[in-house]
Amino acid sequence: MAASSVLPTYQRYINGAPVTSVGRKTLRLREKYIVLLVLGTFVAICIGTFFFLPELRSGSTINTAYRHIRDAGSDLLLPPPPHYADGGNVVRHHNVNNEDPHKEVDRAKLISKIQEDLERERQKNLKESMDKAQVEGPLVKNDQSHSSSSTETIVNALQGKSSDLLSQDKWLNNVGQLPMSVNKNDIGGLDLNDIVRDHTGGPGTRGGEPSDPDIREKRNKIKEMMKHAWDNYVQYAWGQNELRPLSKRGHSAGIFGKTALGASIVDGLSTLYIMELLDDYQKGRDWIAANLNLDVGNSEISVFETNIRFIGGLLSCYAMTGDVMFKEKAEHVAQKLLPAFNTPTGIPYAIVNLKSGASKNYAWASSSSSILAEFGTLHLEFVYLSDITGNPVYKEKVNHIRDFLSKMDKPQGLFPNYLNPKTGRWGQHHMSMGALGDSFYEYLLKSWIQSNGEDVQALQMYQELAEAINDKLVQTSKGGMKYLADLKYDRIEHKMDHLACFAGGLFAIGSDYMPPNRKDYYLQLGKDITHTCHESYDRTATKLGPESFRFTEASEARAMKQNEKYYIQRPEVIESYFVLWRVTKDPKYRQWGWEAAQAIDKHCRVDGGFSGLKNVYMTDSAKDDVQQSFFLAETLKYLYLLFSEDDLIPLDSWVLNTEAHPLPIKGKNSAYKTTS
Ligand code: DMJ
Repeated sequence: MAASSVLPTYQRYINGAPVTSVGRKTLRLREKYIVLLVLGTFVAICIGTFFFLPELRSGSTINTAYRHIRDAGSDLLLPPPPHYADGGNVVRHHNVNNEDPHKEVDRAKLISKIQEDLERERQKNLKESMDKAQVEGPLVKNDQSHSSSSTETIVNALQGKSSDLLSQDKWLNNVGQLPMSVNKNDIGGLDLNDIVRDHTGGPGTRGGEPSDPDIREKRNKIKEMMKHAWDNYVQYAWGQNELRPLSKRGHSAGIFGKTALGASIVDGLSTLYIMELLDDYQKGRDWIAANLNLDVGNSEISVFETNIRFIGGLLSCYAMTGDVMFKEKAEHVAQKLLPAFNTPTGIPYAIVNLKSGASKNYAWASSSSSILAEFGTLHLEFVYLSDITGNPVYKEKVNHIRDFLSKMDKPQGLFPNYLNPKTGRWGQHHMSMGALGDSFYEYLLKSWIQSNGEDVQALQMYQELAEAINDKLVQTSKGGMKYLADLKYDRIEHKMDHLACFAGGLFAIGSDYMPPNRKDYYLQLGKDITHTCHESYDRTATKLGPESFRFTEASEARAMKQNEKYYIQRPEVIESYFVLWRVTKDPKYRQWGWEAAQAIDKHCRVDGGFSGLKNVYMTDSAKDDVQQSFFLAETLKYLYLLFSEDDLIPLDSWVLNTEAHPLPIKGKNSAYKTTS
C-alpha cells in the first residue's frame, strides 16, 4: 500500500496497528561496512572527550558541579558535598577563610552599607534628641539605642566577631532592627535572607519586653494563650478556615465560602511573628507558600473579609519580614476580588465567586445594596498593594470609590450603610458606628495616617464625619455614660454594638488630627466611649461584654434581647484599651485589659482552644464551639501589645488595619517600599 512504503523498515503501522515485516532478515556486505564505520566514529569521540576535557579528568564531577552552582550566586545555596567541606582531594579555596571571593566582596559591601546606615541613624537620633531636648528639657530618652546596638551586633557577626551567628532567635531579634534600606539589590546579591530564612524584618517588629516583672508575666500569659489557640488549630483543623474547639474539627464560616483557605493561618501569622513564636510562624508561612491558592474551589467569598484578613494579613507579613512570597500571594488574592468591581458605579459587590468571578450582594441587604463598611474598608490594603507591586489597578479602584462617595449627598451629614452599586442610590438610611458602618470611618483616618499626610481628601472627610457622628450618634445616658447609638432615618435607636467600641481608640488617635480647638474634646470622647464599653463588660457575670447593649430608663450598658447576649471573642473593646494606653499611659487600661484576658481564660478556654459564649450574663454559659480567626489576629495581639513597651509596633511608623495587621506608614517606615 502506498501509505506503508514511506515508513521506516523496523516497524510499520497502518491505521494505528503494527504490521509484521515480511522482507529479508540479513544485511548485505556494503551495509555491514556502513554500520561498522558509524560505531567506530562514536567510540573515537568518547575516548577523545575523556582525555581532552580537564574538568572530567580532575576526578570529582560532584565537587565541580557544586562549585559552579555555588559560584552562580547566593540565591543558589547548596550544602557542600561531604568531603568538600573538610578539604577533600580537590580543594580550591581562594582565601584563608575558605570562602568564595564573591561572597567576601558582597559581605564587605553589606558591612559598609550597614555601617553607613548606622552612622546616618546615629546622626539622625542625635539631631532629634537635641531638637527634643530644646523643647522638653534634658530628660529625653533615646529610644533608638536598642536599634543601633542590634545593628552593631549584626555587623560584628558578619565580620566573624560574634559566635551568635548560629542562633536563629538572636539573628531574628537583631535583623528585625536592621534599617530596611539594606536589601538584596543594594549589596550585589548577598541577601540576609541567605542567612536567616527570608526574614529581613521591618523596624519595630521586635522587642517590647517590659521591664516591670508583673507586666512581663501578663505578657507571657497572653503569649501562652496564643500558643494554646494556635496549637489546637494546628492539631485539629490545620488548613481549615477556623477551629471548632469543643468538637475538635475544622469550621468554615459563610464569609470564607466552602473552600479550606487556612484563614486562621493567614490571619494569625502577623501575631505569631510579633510574639516571636517563630517556629509556629515558619510553619504557617510554609503552608501559605505551598497551599494558599484561590484558583482551586468554586466557592463564594466575602470581598471585605478576604481583603482585611487575607490581603491585610499577607501584606503585613510582607512588610514585617520582607519575604516577597507574601507580596505575591497578596496580589494573587487581590486579583480574585477584582471582578466584584465590575458594576455600573464601580462600587463593588459584597461576594465574589472564586471560579467564575460572578459577583452579587447579600440577599438581606436593603435594596440589593453594597455595605458601607465593606466597600469602604479596602483602601489601606489596595493602596499599599499598588505601591509595592507597581500595579496601579488596586489603587484606582479604591480611589474611585472614595471619589464617588465624596460626591454623594449625606443625609443628616452621614453616610447611610447601604448603597446600590447599580443605581448609585442609597438604600435604607441606617447610620451606625457599629455593624455595617464602622470601619469605613476608621479607614478614612487611617488612610490619612498611612499616606503620611498626602491623602487630604481622607482627612477632610474624617473631620466632617466625626463632627456629624458627634452631633447625631453620640448620646449621653441618664447615668452620664457616653455611647454611640444607631440612627434610622430620624429615629435614634439607643443601642450600641460591641463593634462600635473601636471608636474609643479611633477618636483618641484622631484627636491629634482635629482642628486645635477640638483636640481635647475628641480625646475625652475617646476616653468616655472606652469607659462605657468597659462598663458593658463589668456589668456581666463573666466580665465579658455582649454583642450589643442598650440604654433605657431602667438599665444601662446591658443587653436586653437574648440574641444580643453572646460573646464571639471580638477585639474592639480591648483594641480601645490598647490605643488609650498608648495615648494616655493611664494604668487603668492595662488593668481593664487584664480583667478581660482573665475572663477569656476562665470562661472561653477549653482543652481544644478558645470558644465563644452564648450568654455573657451566665457563668455557666453554653459555648458556641468556634475559635474565630480574628481572635488570633486581633484580640490576642491587642492584649499582647497592651502589655508590651511602645517600641513594639510603634504607632508613628505602623498603622493597624481593621483586622489589627500592622501596615507601614509611608515616608516614616522604611518597610514602605514603593515600586514605580
Ligand atoms: C474583625 O474582622 C474586624 O475588626 C472587622 O472590622 C470587624 N469585625 C471583626 C471583629 O469583630
